[in-house]
Amino acid sequence: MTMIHILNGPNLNLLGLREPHIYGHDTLASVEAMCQAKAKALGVEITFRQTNVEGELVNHIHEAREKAQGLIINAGAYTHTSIALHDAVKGVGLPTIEVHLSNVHAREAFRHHSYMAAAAKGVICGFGPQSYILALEGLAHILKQKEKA
Ligand code: CA2
Repeated sequence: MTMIHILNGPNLNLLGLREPHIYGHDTLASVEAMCQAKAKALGVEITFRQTNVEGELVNHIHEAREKAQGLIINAGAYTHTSIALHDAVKGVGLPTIEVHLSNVHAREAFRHHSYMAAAAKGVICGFGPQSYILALEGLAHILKQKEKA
């Protein structure tokens, strides 16, 4: 079955516990549950991970090269700082969707630039947990088209 790895970066473990006015009340565990339900409906498998460590995200991206057909990444603040994550996504060559809960373009200027975006197939932001669901739909569609080709 098609496998999609969903990776979450720094501080996303705090989701639902602090700053609900920005990130909402859902916890990361409930976002994972929503993704599992959507994956089942789409007929794909997912693994869902979070780490606060940049190098671990690089390792997870590398691991996906062997184990998955596509990636969904919310790199948190590393989105705006990490050339290493850009290089890793480019390096593995898997179709990758960048996601954000908040609309980063409506926030501070330092969140407007993403190093991930240039390596990603697409970017979805501003829909809260629904950003992940939209990314799953989009990526599953891309992977189905690829299978047919
Ligand atoms: O909107 C997003 O998904 C972000 O990736 C979230 C990151 C932020 O640095 C990006 O600019 C946009 C921050 C994740 C921190 O999440 C927290 C959740 C609750 C309380 C504190 C932090």
